[in-house]
Amino acid sequence: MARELAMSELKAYHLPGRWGLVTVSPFCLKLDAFMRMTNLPHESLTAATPFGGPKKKAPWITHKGRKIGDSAIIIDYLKETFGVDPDAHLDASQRGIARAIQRLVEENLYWAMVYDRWQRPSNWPILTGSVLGDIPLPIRMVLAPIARRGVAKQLAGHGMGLHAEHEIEDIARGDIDALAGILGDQEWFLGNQPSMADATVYSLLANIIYVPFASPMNAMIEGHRNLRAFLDRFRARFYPEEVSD
Ligand SMILES: N[C@@H](CCC(=O)N[C@@H](CS)C(=O)NCC(=O)O)C(=O)O
Repeated sequence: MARELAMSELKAYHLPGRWGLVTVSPFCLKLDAFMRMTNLPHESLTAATPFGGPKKKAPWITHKGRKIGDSAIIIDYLKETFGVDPDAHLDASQRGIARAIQRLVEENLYWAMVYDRWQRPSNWPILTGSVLGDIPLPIRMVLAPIARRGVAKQLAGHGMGLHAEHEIEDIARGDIDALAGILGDQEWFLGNQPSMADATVYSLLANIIYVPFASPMNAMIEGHRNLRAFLDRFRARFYPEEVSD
């Protein structure tokens, strides 16, 4: 009873959803997938901007008067607090691979996606209508160019934004090939049950494959039948309502 009560106080804030995806932010989608994998009762709320988060990034949660930001820190907190863990079955070697996958996806490949969404001119109207699409129009018109300049700075600070377009494509291809290689002919990335490594890969690649943004990564992913099938498999398992939509 106390456990149920504690859980009902849990609120997760994520950026808006579009095109059948519950959110167009990979980090928010990963947290949502964690909630689904663990069946944690919570209230899921949409935020038009990440500014309400303690780190000015999405997602964030509130629980018992605490506000916590960063998907990985949130997930660690929820595992600890509620005694749930989608990775409980992994051994030390698999945990190491999971961490390496997370770093590849979130600290590198993510930035190629950010480049595609924010820097490619043809994607700008799609971005302002989706990622920024819940911000009231007059404010959005002022905020969008400021956000774009901010993201350009982040891309340069990371280093991805310093590369030529063809170099970014090569980097992305190397990462996607690596993911397909790790997956091989397995059903899930780390054996015969889903884990957070699957949620992490899904959350980014779903935000490339199931959305209308133009990206050279679409063809790269489509070129790996195992990876493409994995995305549909994860979606059918954890997001069946999207499949039947
Ligand atoms: N390490 C963070 C990254 C979160 C993140 O970068 N979120 C993006 C949305 S996908 C964001 O809020 N960006 C806003 C900004 O950087 O100004 C996490 O795992 O939650």
